[in-house]
Amino acid sequence: MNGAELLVKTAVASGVEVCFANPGTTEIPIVMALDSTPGIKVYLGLFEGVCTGAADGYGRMLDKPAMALLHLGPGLANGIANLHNARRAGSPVLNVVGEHATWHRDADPPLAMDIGGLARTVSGWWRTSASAEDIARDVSEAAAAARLGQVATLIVPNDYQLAQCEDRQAPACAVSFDPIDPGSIEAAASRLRAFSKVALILGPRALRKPGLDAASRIKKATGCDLLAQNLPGYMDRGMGLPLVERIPYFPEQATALLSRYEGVLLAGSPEPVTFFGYPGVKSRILSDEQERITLCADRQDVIEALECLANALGAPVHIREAPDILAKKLERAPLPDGNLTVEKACLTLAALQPENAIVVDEAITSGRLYFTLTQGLPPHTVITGSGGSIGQGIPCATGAAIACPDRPVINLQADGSAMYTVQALWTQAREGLNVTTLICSNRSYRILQMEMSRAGITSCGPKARALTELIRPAIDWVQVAQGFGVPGVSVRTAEGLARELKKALEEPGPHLIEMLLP
Ligand SMILES: Cc1ncc(C[n+]2csc(CCOP(=O)(O)OP(=O)(O)O)c2C)c(N)n1
Ligand SMILES: [Mg+2]
Repeated sequence: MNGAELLVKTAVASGVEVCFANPGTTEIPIVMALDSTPGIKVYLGLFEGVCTGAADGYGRMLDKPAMALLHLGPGLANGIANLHNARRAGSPVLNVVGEHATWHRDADPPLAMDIGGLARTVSGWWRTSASAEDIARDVSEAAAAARLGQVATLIVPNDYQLAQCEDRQAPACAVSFDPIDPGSIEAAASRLRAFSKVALILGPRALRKPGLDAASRIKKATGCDLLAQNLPGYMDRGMGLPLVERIPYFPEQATALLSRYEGVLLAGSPEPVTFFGYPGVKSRILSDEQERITLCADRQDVIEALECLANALGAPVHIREAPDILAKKLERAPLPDGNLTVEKACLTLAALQPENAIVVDEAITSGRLYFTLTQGLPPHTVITGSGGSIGQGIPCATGAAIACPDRPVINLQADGSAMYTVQALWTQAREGLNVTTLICSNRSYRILQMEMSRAGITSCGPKARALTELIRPAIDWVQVAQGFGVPGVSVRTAEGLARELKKALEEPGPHLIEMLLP
């Protein structure tokens, strides 16, 4: 056995089932080991941001790590933006990066760079293996670290991948969150009781069904409101789950919402801050007088903490019918007609979205209405941006479809953001994934145009226009899709969208629908 085989064997023993890879020469032993050591399915991503975004999407859905396999520092650098999103979403990712042979490093070959320096910026855990034998322990610890909801990066020199070593059994590495301290739960409970108006802000790991169930109980006991960050990352929602309001993007609206509360309870979520530093606007949305209560630390299990808090508050154990807390069944809105607008696009999706859908929302300015229109639909999952780094949608949808092959995936996708990692469509075609990509084709970086007008800029020069418009030429989405092996169609009306969306959801395999928007 060599180090690479030990790596794969230990990953399998640690519960890793899939690998999103874009390998190079330094990872060839691992590529060979994926064949000789069974247990891991492999998916080629044609850019590292596709691999890391897919690993993120997979991790968000299953709350267990996929492996991303990347080539040296440059490969990791290409994958970093989506690892940043994974970090912000609390996604588990086992990130394996090949390194030059240790004896070759001194020669400073062209591809050499500081891999550790890059890894540190996005990883909660990172290590460079120090021998072939150590790889067993390293992989096992990395996978356990990832399961705590973080990126774990293991850098593996090529000579250790090749070196013969004993067939070691890594000591099973139990996933262990730090214990919850009953004193801090009691303290949170007594503060909550003292307030008449309080918001419970749920982080991405708390927005899974068990976390939401516990949050509903807390709401029942205290009357608190349930909020999520503007980019919540992951959310189970729909009929029978509690209503959770997203904190608005723009600071004035966010401040108007949050100023209603005497205090906030942060459950696996950071304190809300504005996206950018706008002159004259405070970074922190809460005032100094509003109390911030932190429910648990990073290394504690937020769902367990919420359950403990619900118990401490004496909340009822089950909440079945509570119209003030749980989303009521929504009668589906009728299908709109006429020329498409962002509103009609969202209405059409809300009218046709199947039960159990996974909706990957990177619609930026086009998706605002979607969220409010769909809260009482049959249960579904929404994956959103998390770290604000665009180019996450198509890869995340790819990973989510691989994680949950029986669930329809709908990717509501802004056009500018789509172009960063558009080649993920090829992976969808190759794997026959059930993903419907709805391109919000407004042929612009509309959000930047909106930010400019917010900043009081009333007229744009030709350079500012050139840098925010996606025209001359317009992107031909039908041909782009077809070039990657995905059937593509363009629609201009709401009727056309409804027809094509129904068709795409019925037929197996990926589809792309360009929605021509004003
Ligand atoms: C990696 C990265 N590069 C650039 C940006 C800055 N940025 C934010 S939104 C955006 C363009 C959004 O355009 P589009 O995706 O078409 O959405 P729209 O605003 O048109 O709805 C850009 C360039 C970013 N957030 N992340
Ligand atoms: Mg756009």
